[in-house]
Amino acid sequence: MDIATTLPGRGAVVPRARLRTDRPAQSLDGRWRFRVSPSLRGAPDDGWQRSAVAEWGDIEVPGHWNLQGYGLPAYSNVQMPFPVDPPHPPDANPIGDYRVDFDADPGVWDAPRRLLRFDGIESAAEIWLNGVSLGTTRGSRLTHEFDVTDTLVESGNRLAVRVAQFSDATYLENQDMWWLPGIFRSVTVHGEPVGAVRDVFVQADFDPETGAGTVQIDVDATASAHLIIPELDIDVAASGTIHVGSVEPWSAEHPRLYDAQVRTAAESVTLRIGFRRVEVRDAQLMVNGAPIMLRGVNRHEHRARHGRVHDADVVREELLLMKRHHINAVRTSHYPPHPDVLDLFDELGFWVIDECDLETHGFEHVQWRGNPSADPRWREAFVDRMQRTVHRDKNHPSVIMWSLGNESHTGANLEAMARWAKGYDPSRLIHYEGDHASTYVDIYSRMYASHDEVRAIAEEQPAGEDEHRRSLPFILCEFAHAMGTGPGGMQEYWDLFEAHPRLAGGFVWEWIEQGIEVDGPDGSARILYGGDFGEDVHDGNFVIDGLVDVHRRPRPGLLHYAAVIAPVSIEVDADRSAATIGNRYDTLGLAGVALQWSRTVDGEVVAAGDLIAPVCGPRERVMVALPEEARAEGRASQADVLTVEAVTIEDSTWAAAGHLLGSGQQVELAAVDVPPPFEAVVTDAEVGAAEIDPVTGRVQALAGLRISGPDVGVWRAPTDNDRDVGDDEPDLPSYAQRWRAAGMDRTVTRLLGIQPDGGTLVVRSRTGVPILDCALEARMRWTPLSETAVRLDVELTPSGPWPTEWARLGLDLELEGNPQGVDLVGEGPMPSYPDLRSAARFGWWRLDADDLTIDHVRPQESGSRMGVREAVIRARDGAVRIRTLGASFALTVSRHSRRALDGTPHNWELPDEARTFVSIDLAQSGVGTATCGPGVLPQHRLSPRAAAVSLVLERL
Ligand code: IPT
Repeated sequence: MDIATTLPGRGAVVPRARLRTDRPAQSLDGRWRFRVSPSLRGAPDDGWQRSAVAEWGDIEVPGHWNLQGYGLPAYSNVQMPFPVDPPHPPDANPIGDYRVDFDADPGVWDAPRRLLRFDGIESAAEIWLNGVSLGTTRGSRLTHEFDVTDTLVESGNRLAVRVAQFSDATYLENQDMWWLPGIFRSVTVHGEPVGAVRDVFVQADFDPETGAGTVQIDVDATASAHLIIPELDIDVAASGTIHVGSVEPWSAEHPRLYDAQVRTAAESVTLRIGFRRVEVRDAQLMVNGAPIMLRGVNRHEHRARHGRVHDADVVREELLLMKRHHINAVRTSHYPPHPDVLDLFDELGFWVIDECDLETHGFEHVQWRGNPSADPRWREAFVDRMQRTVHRDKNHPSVIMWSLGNESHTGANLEAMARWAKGYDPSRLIHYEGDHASTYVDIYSRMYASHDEVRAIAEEQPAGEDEHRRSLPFILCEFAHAMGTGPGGMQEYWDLFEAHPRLAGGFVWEWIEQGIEVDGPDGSARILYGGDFGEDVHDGNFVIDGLVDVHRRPRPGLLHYAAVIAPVSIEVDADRSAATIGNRYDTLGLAGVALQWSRTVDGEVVAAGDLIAPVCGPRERVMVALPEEARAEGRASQADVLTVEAVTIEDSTWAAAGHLLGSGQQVELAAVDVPPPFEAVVTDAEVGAAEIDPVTGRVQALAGLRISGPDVGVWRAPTDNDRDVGDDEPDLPSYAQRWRAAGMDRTVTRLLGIQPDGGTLVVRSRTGVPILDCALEARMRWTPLSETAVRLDVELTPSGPWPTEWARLGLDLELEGNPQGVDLVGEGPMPSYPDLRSAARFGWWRLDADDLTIDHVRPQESGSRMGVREAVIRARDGAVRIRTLGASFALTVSRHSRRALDGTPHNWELPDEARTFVSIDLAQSGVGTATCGPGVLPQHRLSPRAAAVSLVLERL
């Protein structure tokens, strides 16, 4: 077995489309025999392909062997896990030997030609049937079929597969993901009849001018074949161009499919045809004559315990979840997914960039020396990968672009892939991000470009030397790196996309967190990331960067993204006389949308109704008058809120009727009633209900409930984004480092004075940072309000030159025991930060203990709620109500201290501190997306500033 070539696999039949057919097929999935050797040289050459394997272990096929107890997984991103020494893998290279015995099913056996199909083996394999070598595979996520007509026997077949974890192919498959070797997709034998339909290529065009459909069909059959589309009364010879008359076009918004068959006397292939035309016109991405906006995500295939092994139910649910969050596009980063996923994309409606299994990113660390993309010895391997990708998926209307791969720099081999794909399939666009000059692609694509750069690109004129690139539509194939608390800045990107016709949207990096779940010693599940398996080379938690967690539960980033890309925008006029409704669909009207309004006063819905849904074409806006009862009357004591929502009228494949498509609000905050003063004892140890420590000036109890603080804070437990250097300031250390260097995580407070003052107590303090002379002076005035409540007026004034921006400016309090929950009047229910806020709505929200913060795999700051007027914090020993008499605040209630969050690598290692940590922030920094892309945008940074707040603290 040669695993150091630069060539494609050998021995397979020519690649063809994945077809649904009635030819006999036999699955070989199931329990196989297995053993693993530590190196190819050391792997036994003992005639294992034929001899008994009694002492071997068992393994599930499809599956990865290092998730089944044979070795351990490893994670690295750009860096190669072994020396860059192409085309050689290292000597230490797990080799998996697979064996299965089977009898041929009668249908397969009776067929005159028989094929053995592998849908995915990572990374290189040699295959033997009954001792005869059939050939080798390259392209882990690509299909290989072998002709076994002469090697298959009726009973007692012995299939043997030797798989190398690493090979020459590894240099072409250095995607940012776990190294997960093995036969991880299905194995099938099928029988090909005389008169078979070997291959079909359907290009179904829609003419937006006339509404006519055309099928261009190319069939490789050993008998004459017919194309049958019952709904269109088509039953014709399956060849050439077939005019089918008027059709409904396919789009992601209305995925209209026509069932069709390609039939010979012996075989019937079932297709689902979608008519659509993809074009670039005036630097715009057009489908069916109209521009489209890609509201996308990058999707890796991943399951917590099974890696990249497909599960049909899980994937359907996953795509439905995307639909429910208004995602309309998927980039199959960075390889073709399981073939059945394409059927779902067609059926449910997604614009798809189908990406070839190619990434030579490891060469970046050697300044791209020896990059296979530019080395002619690898040409055939590159083109073979492209051919396998295109052939397999060519009949899927959802695929509107072929992507050559990811992060492989540039070179003639990529150009050759593009040339072949374009020649074979002119109906789709070629995408490749690494071709920055766009010489061999049809769309200008970048990743993580800043907002400013995207704006500049939007305004480029198609002229000059790079006129071709400048005449192409633009997408961000990756943006908004969804790692940890974040990603910030999505709304600002989307505002640009909508303002400039050249911009056709983008794909958030990435859909799912790729953690690996294992059982801890106590039997509870733990999510692990890079380095947790003892890897020498790894990239830590960079693999935990998704809009959904590894069990596909939405992170706040997904909820905000859904609002950013919502199909209906709603803006309510300040006087509530009307709302402006924006239809953000590309092709649909609002006929399927109902508009509802409701007016809530102090948490009670006082009036509600439906609005006449306006006639409003795609990408249009209309004004809708609001009824008299929607107006505010000025009798609220907290707030009077008008909410207008757009919801679906009917059930759809992806959501029940009533699903939210967009919302807008007008919030009228009530004038706060300032409580009258209350006669009570005021000393330096007591302010009515509040017990004060005269030594520190901090509160100790409120009406008997132990509560301590407030402490002034400007630091947060760094988020993943805070820990990274943003592209916008590459020469500065990360915020986390800057904050630490400035001592912001270790502030020291000195009491300046504690003085009763006319029925109140004034406490003045200075909170400084170690080493430096910058500080915050706090002036806190405590006033008794009742037997159970006090008023706290705080003025914060910074002094000295603070060397960096702050994370926040707030007051911290602590209660005993773990938090039980929070009821808040403010923005929710999901957490929000200044640049991650689009989905938050003003309301009366009840948060359970588990909803207060986000259980990030790598602990970090999370769970802030902005725009809070009032909150009841339920702790173990009782509840405290905090309300503002002036400006709103952001509230974070956590069961973990910032110190613990900062210093603990995994969520399952967090100590139980038995405390409730409360932060009342008067200002906060945004979160940005510095883990990849720009950091916090200037308008969302928090430069040192003075602030003041007046609060009422009440024990309930
Ligand atoms: C970019 C990769 O394309 C993607 O696979 C992933 O690694 C992502 O970054 C980070 O999570 S490449 C990066 C160097 C911009």
